[in-house]
Amino acid sequence: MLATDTIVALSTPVGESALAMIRLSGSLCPEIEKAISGRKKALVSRQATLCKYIDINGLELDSGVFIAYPENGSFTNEAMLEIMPHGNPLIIQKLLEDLIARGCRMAEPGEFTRRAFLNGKLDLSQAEAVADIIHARSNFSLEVARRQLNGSIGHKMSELTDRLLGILAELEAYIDFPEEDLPEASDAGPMHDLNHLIEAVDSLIETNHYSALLQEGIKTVIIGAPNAGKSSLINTLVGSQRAIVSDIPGTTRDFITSYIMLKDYRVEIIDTAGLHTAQDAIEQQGIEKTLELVQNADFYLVIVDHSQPSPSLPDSIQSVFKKKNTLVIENKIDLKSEHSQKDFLSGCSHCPISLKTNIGIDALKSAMHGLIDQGMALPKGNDAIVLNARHTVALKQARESLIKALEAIDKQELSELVAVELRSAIEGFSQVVGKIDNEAMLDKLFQKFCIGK
Ligand SMILES: Nc1nc2c(ncn2[C@@H]2O[C@H](COP(=O)(O)OP(=O)(O)OP(=O)(O)O)[C@@H](O)[C@H]2O)c(=O)[nH]1
Ligand SMILES: [Mg+2]
Repeated sequence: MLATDTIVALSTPVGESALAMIRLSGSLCPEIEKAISGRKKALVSRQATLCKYIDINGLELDSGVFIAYPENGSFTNEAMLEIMPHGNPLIIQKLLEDLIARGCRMAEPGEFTRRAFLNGKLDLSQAEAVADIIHARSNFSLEVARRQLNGSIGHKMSELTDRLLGILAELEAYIDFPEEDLPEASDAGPMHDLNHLIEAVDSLIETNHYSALLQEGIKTVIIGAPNAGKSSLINTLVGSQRAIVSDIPGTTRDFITSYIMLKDYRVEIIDTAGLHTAQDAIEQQGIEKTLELVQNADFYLVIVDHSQPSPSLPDSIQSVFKKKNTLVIENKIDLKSEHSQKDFLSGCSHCPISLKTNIGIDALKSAMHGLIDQGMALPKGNDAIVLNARHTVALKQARESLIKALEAIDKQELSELVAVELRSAIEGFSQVVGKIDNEAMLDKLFQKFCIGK
């Protein structure tokens, strides 16, 4: 793959649409623009101009708006051309074939963004944010991706690097000028600063926990005894008959997953097999899977039948239900009851509802939203930074070096040794924003992108 090739791709989805967008990047753009529009003069840069599209044999294929971007003034920093033809797959096919005949090659997924990164227009965390913006499924993930595209992670890394450079400068003064009349080397200063820096790195690493929440949604498991109304609940929340509801206990045996939006959050809801001592081997397998699933979830809706005695939950899962991640749903309040559910998971909020008569559903949704909003403590505003797995690996390496530096200072080892560790931590910070020499790693990263981005 040559970075000097002129690349072309359809940037809009394949299929019929009012308009489509074909994007080109590379040195052939100015010459192609003149040839396909039949214009003698170059288009005014960054200005929409209605042009004809004339193919290599002189036939008019379509007409549409063209926008040309100059070298050093485009997304990729190369000369670019955007063509907006009619959104007919047949026209698109012909235009792409013509552009290839004129010397372009089809772009790889993410290749435009890769060029923007290689040409210094974006740091790597910003390039990753481009893909995140396209894939974001909730307002929160969109906000995090937007901030990242604006350089939030890059700014954070520069701030950490500056702080570390300050500590390094102080230490290096003693290495470079041991004989000079420098003030007494005090370990309290650098150690204190280093400890603070490690705390800052730790809280950034912790944000990685939200990465899966952003991508897949908040994993919410519906738990309860057979017939409590778990499948009725998923159907009501999703707003369609997603799962089979019947009065036969043990109806649901496998997981049923659906997604809902709860204001800003994307929530993955999983209906499960009712928890009890099953006679049937298949049902028992379903129950075991439920127990496994419970261990890896973010949020729990524990549903009880208000008209029945409180169920007993298996010991293995009791400890996961906490005030901040669990709502107890007392279902079937349309039925008379001689039992109280007050003492069942008494530390968690209870929501009385009837899925049959649709009572209490709005209150349940807002209680759920409230808990997710507080309990999950998603970073907000200026702190809305969420690191992905790649950033986290780099920061963890940086953290290890900081700890080693701290130990070296503590043991009063040579300042040179401390400085080596601090430099390696700076290396870790810079890897987050893209000092990556490894081509294979870049290939893997940009493969996740759409073609044409
Ligand atoms: N009266 C009343 N019946 C309800 C209510 N919610 C659900 N049901 C009934 O309770 C029965 C069981 O409902 P499901 O939603 O299938 O229960 P489940 O927990 O998924 O059951 P399993 O999959 O067998 O574990 C069905 O007959 C529902 O119509 C309610 O609020 N009031
Ligand atoms: Mg069910």
